[in-house]
Amino acid sequence: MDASQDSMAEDATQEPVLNGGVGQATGTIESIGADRNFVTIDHGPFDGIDMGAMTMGFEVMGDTDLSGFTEGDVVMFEVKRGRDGSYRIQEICRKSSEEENCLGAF
Ligand SMILES: [Cu+2]
Repeated sequence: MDASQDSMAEDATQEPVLNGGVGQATGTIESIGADRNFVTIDHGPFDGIDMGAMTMGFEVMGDTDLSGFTEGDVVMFEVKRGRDGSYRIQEICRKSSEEENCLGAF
């Protein structure tokens, strides 16, 4: 193993990262991991990043609290792309109506 290869691996991602890798979407919580650091969301298309509608799991960032959420909640959430290429939730809130933007301005 060559040490210089390890340091190059950190910024090996060549694809362009839209909007600093930050995006917002609306979705419905399908399940929450037992240790509450993982949530599966059936989400619509994102604003800010190139991701369409799908059901997928997200890890959450350290200070994101899932304790107030449960299956079936309709939520808005903001993700940020990490250096490993995966998107983690940095903000999430429950929508009280279809129209409400509970995250605020984007
Ligand atoms: Cu997705």
